[in-house]
Amino acid sequence: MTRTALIVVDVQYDFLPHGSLAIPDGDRILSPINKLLDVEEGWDWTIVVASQDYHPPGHISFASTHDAQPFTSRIVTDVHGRTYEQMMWPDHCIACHKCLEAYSAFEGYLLAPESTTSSDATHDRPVDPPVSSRETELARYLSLNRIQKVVVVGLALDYCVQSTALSSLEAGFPTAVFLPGTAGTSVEGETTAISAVKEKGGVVVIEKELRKWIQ
Ligand code: VGL
Ligand code: ZN
Repeated sequence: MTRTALIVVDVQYDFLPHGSLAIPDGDRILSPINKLLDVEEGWDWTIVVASQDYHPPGHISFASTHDAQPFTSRIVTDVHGRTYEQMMWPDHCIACHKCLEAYSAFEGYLLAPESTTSSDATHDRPVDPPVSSRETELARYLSLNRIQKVVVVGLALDYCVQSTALSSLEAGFPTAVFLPGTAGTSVEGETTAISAVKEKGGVVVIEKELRKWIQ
């Protein structure tokens, strides 16, 4: 049997209808994801990982921090002193470093099920030097579990899901994005994300194709 990991990316209230950064129709992914998690539907994942996006108030990615309009972009300087173009988001998922933005679940740190302490992408961690996806905690965890294939679902397809799928490919895992289990901020965003994943060797599949792909 192929050892597979299902990564559920950022299925959080703020990205669902009525949330502060709601993905249009974001809730259409919930039932397909719930099915993926149901053994009676015939799915049998070696491991399931769920990622959570969270930021402190005043985060570098928030429009409110820069007196900017949400959904415009600004040139900002991150904690490494690097300058880049950052989308100005409405305040969302407020919980942690003001000056580091990360989209990929491979850039975060693991909170093991048995652990009672919380950890995040930057908290108490050296921020330099930047690590490649292959060296991050999630990549190590997947390798440790001898994972052979990775399936990604969640929100938003054109940000965290795309980013997670690309990190997974970069880390060397054959990677599929399950289309019914993801939604993007716009139709154009979805189209671009699908192309980006395919271009790097990932597959974008519906249910029948997924069942075959994970065999
Ligand atoms: C996300 C924008 C900002 C995501 C997170 O989970 O896709 N998008 N923060
Ligand atoms: Zn965010």
